[in-house]
Amino acid sequence: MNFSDLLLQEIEAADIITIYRHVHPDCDAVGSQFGLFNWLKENWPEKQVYALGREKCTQGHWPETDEVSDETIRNSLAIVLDTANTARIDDERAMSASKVIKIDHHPNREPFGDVQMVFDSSAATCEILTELLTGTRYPVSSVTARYFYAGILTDTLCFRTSNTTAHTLKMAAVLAEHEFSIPELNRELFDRTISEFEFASYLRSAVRFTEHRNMGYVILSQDELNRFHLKGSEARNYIDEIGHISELEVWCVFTERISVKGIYDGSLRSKHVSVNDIAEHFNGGGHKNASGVKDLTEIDLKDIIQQLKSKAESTD
Ligand SMILES: [Mn+2]
Repeated sequence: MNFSDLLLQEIEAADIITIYRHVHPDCDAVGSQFGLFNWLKENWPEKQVYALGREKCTQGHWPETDEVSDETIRNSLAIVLDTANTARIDDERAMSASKVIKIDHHPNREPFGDVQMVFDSSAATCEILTELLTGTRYPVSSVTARYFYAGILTDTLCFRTSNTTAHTLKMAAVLAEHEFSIPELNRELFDRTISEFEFASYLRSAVRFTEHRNMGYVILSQDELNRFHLKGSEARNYIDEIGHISELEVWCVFTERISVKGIYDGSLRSKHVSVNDIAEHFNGGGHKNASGVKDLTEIDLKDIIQQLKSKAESTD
């Protein structure tokens, strides 16, 4: 039996279906969730279908989630989307459901659920769902297609990541055949407010480049963050603003704690050299080319900048 038939069989057997996503949801998490939710509601109006999750996705416009009782969840088929491990499910009750299906594209390091549809060569969970749902005889509407397209578009950083394949583009093309405006969706997802634009301009103007000009960094004080009404984490999310400079090997953004003067957190990025080994010495860690650090004193800050600078220069 193929995965589309298997999914259909499970859906048809369930009267109640609850759908989950991960904490700190991105557009692939909510896009896959509301796309599947909408497809189920349109094709099985008699079933009770619920989309769950407390945290909101800050990019794009998404429907509100549902409130359901513990008993409803226990009697439901749970479908967990875009979530690699149970600790990251945004509703710890998911695993109490009578049956659990995991659908995801992250490496399956923590298998969970009764049925798993994990394809780690897919660029997005929305890419997997497009394949699964269009493989059934039930129609995918333009509303569903728009949700899935948003997930694929954002998880691939607009089809730029290395995991963007011919299959990714084929699924996006299948979705794009539906009636929805791609330019409007792009504006919804990527347009900025004037204050966001002003902060991005400020961040760019505040970059300091090292002598070898292959590392750039920004240190933002409490005063600067307060001026733009931003939390440190929100400001550090703008790191991509300085991530497209051809000479740079390493780039970082450090932000002073709003609550504690003289203590800094930081985001580190690199093209080739590893930064996670350095991050581990500064209360942090992460991936080879993308890491975070926290609780740095001003002395630590000087120290880490020196270490990152030497790392960047080793590629000269
Ligand atoms: Mn994803």
